[in-house]
Amino acid sequence: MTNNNYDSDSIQVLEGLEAVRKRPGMYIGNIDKRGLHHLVWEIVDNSIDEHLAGYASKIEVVIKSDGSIEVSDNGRGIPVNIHSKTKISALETVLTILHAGGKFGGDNSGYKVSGGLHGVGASVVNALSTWLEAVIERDGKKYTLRYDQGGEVTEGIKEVGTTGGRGTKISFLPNFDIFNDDVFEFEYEIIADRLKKSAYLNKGLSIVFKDERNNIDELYHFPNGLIDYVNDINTKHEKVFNEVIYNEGIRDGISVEVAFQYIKPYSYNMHSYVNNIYTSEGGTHEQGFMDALVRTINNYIKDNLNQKEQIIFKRDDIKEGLVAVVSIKHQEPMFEGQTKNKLANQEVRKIVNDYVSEKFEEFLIENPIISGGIVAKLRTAAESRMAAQKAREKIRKDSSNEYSTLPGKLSDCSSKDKEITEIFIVEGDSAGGSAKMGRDREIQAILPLKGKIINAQKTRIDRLLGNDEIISIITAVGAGFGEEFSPEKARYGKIIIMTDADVDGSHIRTLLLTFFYKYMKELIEEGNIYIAQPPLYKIIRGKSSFYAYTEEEKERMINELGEARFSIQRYKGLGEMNDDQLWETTMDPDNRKLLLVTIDEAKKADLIFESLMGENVEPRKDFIIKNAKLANLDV
Ligand code: 0RA
Repeated sequence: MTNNNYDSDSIQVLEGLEAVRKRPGMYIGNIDKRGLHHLVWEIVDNSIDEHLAGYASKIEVVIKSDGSIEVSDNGRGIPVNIHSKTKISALETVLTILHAGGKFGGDNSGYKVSGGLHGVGASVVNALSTWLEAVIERDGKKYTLRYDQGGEVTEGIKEVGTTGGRGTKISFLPNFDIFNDDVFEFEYEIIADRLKKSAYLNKGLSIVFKDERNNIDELYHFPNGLIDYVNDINTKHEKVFNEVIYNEGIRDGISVEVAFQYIKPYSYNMHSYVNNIYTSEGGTHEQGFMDALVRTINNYIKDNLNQKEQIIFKRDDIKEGLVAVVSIKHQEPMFEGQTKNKLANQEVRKIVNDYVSEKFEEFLIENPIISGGIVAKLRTAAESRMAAQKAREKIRKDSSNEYSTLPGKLSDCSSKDKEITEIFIVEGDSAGGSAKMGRDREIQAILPLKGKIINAQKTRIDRLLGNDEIISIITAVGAGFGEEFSPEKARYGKIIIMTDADVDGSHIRTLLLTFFYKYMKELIEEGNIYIAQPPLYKIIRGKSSFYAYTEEEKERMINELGEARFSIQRYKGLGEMNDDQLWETTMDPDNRKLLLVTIDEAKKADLIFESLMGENVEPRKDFIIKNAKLANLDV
């Protein structure tokens, strides 16, 4: 059974795959490591669809020692017979025709959903692979199909024997030449995290993950789905009540599944998904869920508490200590936002609100002890909000004269034009001093930070406002904070975090990002927050010198210099550079490199503290070192 006639159809196929290779970014978002792993999601999601359709109970993902990856499931197996209309088999269609993934099932293809960039199809994976191989077991027979050179070369489907099993196995070796230079292998952590989340979101599904490079063999299987998800997030936290509140149902064709719990810490931890895809920027499903909690709890108080105990909770009160997972499935999701990760479908807000309100109201009435615990917990949140309000009013009163309230240690810039102005938030007084001397004083303001930055994740707002460094940042930016933050009032166009390239530096950077994420989120959403990139090394040969910003860059420069005599100076901190050097390497808008902070990255910083809260210092430091690169876009 072969099909390699060189007819007009196959020419079209080759042109399609060629287009993918020419502009891979159009199909997989980008060619960095996210793009590489996108290939894996593309294949795994097809197997998950087969699970959702009710046919596959197990998916296995194996990273092979040769760098390829293999994804198999025990579903029906992709059909291999030649389709009368298209003249080629479903299997070849999926692997060679753009946008064919999953769509060939026809009217009875089951409940198919897709989101964002996902679902561009297995053919894109084929196009971007050195080789790709499919093994299908169906109707007692075993078939193979192999493509080389990005789908250009194939001998067609081969029947290779009989079998008692059924399922689909797709293996491929990505063509690493297509990706950025620093992308040359699959990362265990990225794939493990995604597969584990998929297992939580698809209760009962077994996902085996093996990494043959490191002899890792794991099983992700969660019979209680989102309940297990919330329990696992909260294992280390003290709870307000032990039970996880859980509901699932379908309303107006939208499947809604929620699980949540209150913990004693003040943090808010929301994980939302649309069609099994993480929505880091939230959207209407999250809004609807929060609407429901606010409405239901306030109604419960009105109906069940006496006059003396009455209180009206604000949305922020309800968020305190809330850990929630919201997962919806929608036939036609629409996404918006910085990373196209925010659900935009307006109807979803009301549907989720109504569904969760109905179920949560029942729960509160049936569980008076838990309800009492929640109300008591939220009452302390509301009280501290009111204390913070008083503190805020005090700041506002003090600021009737604008200039008197700018922090004393701020060296402001002379321009007021936000198109060009920037503020450097600098770790330490000595670096602050060099920055102040080296800067372009027309457009660059310097705010040195001396004391410890307080952890915004762990500390309640009224105490946060007692911290001098936090107050300095808020007044220097000049746009308020939290609910009353007005990004248009910000006094600078760019806010640049400049810390040492060591553990303490990344710790401080993470703390700052956590603060900005929680209280000035719009600045991140609008792309106003950056991380300065000081060099790690200076390499000096004779009269010339070079700066290296990464270990790899240093190695490359040393190699290029060959046997020549040279010396290397390692910069441990910003303070080791004089003002000229700091300007030249890190601050000069014409030469420097800045990293733009995205919502995804800031949220990660926020979650780092969430997940490490209360743990001892060593693993925390390790974790910060590993995750020190908190931003991902060069500017
Ligand atoms: C549609 C129809 C049929 C199988 C599949 C899709 C299918 C696709 C994938 C992708 C990865 N694993 C898969 N497993 C199955 C067959 C319908 C039938 O047998 O009647």
